[in-house]
Amino acid sequence: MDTAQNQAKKKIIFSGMQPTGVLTLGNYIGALKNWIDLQDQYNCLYCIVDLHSLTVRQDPARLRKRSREVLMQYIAAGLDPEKNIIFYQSHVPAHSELSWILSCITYMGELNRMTQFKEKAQKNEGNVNAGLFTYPVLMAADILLYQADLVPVGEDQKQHLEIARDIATRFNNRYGNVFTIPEAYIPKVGARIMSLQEPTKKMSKSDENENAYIQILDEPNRIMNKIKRAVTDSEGQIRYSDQQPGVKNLLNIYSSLSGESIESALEHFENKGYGDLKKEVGETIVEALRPIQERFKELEKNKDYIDQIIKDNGDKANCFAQRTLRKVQKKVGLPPRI
Ligand code: ATP
Ligand code: LTN
Repeated sequence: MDTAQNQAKKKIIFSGMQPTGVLTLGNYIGALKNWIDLQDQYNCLYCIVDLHSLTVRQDPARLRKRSREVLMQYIAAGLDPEKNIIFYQSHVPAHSELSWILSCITYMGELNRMTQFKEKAQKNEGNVNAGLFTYPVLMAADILLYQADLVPVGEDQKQHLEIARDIATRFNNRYGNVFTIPEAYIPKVGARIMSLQEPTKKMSKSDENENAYIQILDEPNRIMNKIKRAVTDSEGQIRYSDQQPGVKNLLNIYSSLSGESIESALEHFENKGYGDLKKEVGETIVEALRPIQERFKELEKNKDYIDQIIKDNGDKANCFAQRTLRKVQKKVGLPPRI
């Protein structure tokens, strides 16, 4: 039984995803699937980082709808709202408040090195806003507010975790120990699922080309078609090699979802062709996503249940976040409330 004492001893996990679209197979394999495996051993907070998604121009009505859908996708994928605190970032004002304070101990030079900023700035040439630049500071605030020990993310977020650790260490050295120094938790296989159309680029839910990603709510036919169209190569041999990024990506997907090691997957596909590989990978994806899609449909009918989760979890998160924020405000010399 989970006694209060056990609960208190458990380490803390924090992670989040942007509501910039329906979650992809990359989000699922790189992060969400791990979150589900971790929910029993840790005290977990899983956030829908809606403020982060404002760094790229969003249609307001769509953003609102997508945010709610991402929350439902978390639950449909297996996150138990009784065990985890699942909430919207914007419902906890402390994220923005801490972010400001942390931005005053973060250097332009550090932020300038972030590869995600460089990539997104290139992609959104007409909208290189200040939020895009300070994005990692808000992410550090997300994590540090809850004194998280572990942050389960895909490989692309490794650099952001490093800067969060640097900011936390700097704060602690300057003002005294307030923050736990968080660690990234990155899966061994599947930490970087690649685009199905350009397998040297990461699969991203905001890619313009719909064939580049699989959404966790894609219908079986669509999944099979997208996999059939996935870019491979002209080698004709199934090997796990950087020279064959398309095939390697399919093997990673297969291995993460089936639980088979890469070695045993290679044995399994020995003497088979790309057609067989694609068919089996497609079927494995369809089967892995089927229960998620069924639960999602159920949740869609249950508006009150979702509303209640949003409210209760937002309150809980606020309560934890305030504790850290107050300590920080005191340490940096902001006047106490009377
Ligand atoms: P966007 O396209 O809006 O930038 P995204 O699809 O890259 O979004 P995020 O919301 O930024 O996804 O990321 C949520 C989580 O999913 C993070 O932990 C991230 O590391 C992980 N993730 C995203 N894409 C992949 C991928 N292709 N492979 C593995 N993990 C991924
Ligand atoms: N930056 C992440 C999303 C994100 C996040 C976080 C992840 C925002 N805040 C805190 C882990 C912890 C991304 O772009 N994938």
